Amino acid sequence: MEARGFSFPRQRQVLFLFVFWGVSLAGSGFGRYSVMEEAERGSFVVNLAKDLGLADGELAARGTRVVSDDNKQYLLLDSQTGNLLTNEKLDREKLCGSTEPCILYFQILMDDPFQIYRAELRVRDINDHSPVFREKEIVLKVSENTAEGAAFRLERAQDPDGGLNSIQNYTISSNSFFRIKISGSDEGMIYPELVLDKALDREEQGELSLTLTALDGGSPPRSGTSTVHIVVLDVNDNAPQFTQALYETQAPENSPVGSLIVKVSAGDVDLGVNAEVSYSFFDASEDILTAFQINPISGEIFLRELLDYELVHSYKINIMAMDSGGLSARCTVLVEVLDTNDNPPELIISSLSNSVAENSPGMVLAVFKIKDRDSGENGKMVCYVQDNLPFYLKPSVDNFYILMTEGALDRESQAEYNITITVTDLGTPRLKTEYNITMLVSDVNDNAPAFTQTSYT
Ligand SMILES: *[C@@H]1O[C@H](CO)[C@@H](O)[C@H](O)[C@H]1NC(C)=O
Ligand SMILES: *[C@@H]1O[C@H](CO)[C@@H](O)[C@H](O)[C@H]1NC(C)=O
Ligand SMILES: *[C@@H]1O[C@H](CO)[C@@H](O)[C@H](O)[C@H]1NC(C)=O
Ligand SMILES: [Ca+2]
Ligand SMILES: [Ca+2]
Repeated sequence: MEARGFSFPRQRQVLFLFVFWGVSLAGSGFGRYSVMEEAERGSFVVNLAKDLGLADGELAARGTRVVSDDNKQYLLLDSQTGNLLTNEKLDREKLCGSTEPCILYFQILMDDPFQIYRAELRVRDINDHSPVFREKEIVLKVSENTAEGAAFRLERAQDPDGGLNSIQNYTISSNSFFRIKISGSDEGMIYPELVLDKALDREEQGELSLTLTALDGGSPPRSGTSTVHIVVLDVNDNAPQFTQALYETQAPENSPVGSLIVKVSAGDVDLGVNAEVSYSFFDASEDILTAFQINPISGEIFLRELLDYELVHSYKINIMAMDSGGLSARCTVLVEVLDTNDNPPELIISSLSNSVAENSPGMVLAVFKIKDRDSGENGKMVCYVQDNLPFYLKPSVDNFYILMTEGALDRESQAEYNITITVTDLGTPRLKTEYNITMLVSDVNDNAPAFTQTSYT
């Protein structure tokens, strides 16, 4: 370093000399001027002659001129009056950006004898900018199970003014969920954070829009706003819910395989996959699994096999609905099987004789029982024999009947009877069963031999 310094020419020594002068003058309070930014061209800064203690005309006589550090002519010297004026409108933000205070350095040069003074012009800030957010709308996605106290950093607004004229505060429109918290950054900037004060519930309120305002410290303060659009993200915090806890339905036992029995339905107030519900049987017996099937997506329950009222009168089916997150609900389906007249009456013979002796009224010829597996009208029966025959049916207990002769038979007039016992139920359509008995009339010696002729000649 040292060796290099020595290798540089005299120029630098001269510069040091200037600086020395400048500092000595500055120490005496000379050479510190200021002007408001955006002041019109020709605005008065200072009367240099007076400040330097020179007589009228001396400035002009000594060819006094003002040279700016960066060779830009911000200032103009009126040699006649000694007034130092602005040569253009100065924009603090353009000249200094975020550097505050904004100071432009310049020199005052004079000849005869040559003199140089160092001076500075401070461009004072005015609050000519409002805070501006880069985005007019900020979208913030917050999960509904976010804990209270969680903070969300928001992008800050920009205000090119300096000092107090720059951003000093942020506010948020009044709401019951969020408050604003102002934090400072390493660079002395402040930035807004939204802090969750009250837990969100997407099912109650899925989104909210707040107005974020940035305020600067000018008087009056300027402000800028942006909309914070908060989208509450769904969490699977709701189980599915059946529209009914109990579904009751009826199915005739002759319903074809594949018939729709009932459709169950469960809603889920969550969103997306959290609301995708699938249905299944729950705690189902083998009976249920063979008789029914369920569409896991639609909740429709179909018949898989013919129902038989005579075997099972009703089914109690438990259904579970589960969302993709594993939350579930259950309901019950009661299927009442309706009887149809699908069974003809049956006739069960207990005893039967195929022949009957003539001349024996009130003889028991057959004992039988009738039954019908259907119920209601479908199972009620009537039982009869032809009414043009000398036989009748005598009802007994428990659907037993006795076939009896009505009067004395006479083999000689009819030796054989075809008896048809008919049993019909009262269902729709009527079903009947017939039972045929061929009854032979057996001979009894009831006739004395008779001559074909009473006298023979
Ligand atoms: C910011 O604004 C709020 C609301 O008007 C106010 O309560 C708070 O004191 C302000 N903060 C500062 C640092 O000015
Ligand atoms: C009884 O039925 C048989 C055969 O069906 C028939 O041959 C006979 O003639 C019938 N008897 C009477 C009395 O109708
Ligand atoms: C019983 O007899 C009647 C009359 O002869 C006949 O129509 C019917 O088919 C017979 N039934 C049976 C089951 O044999
Ligand atoms: Ca401002
Ligand atoms: Ca400004």
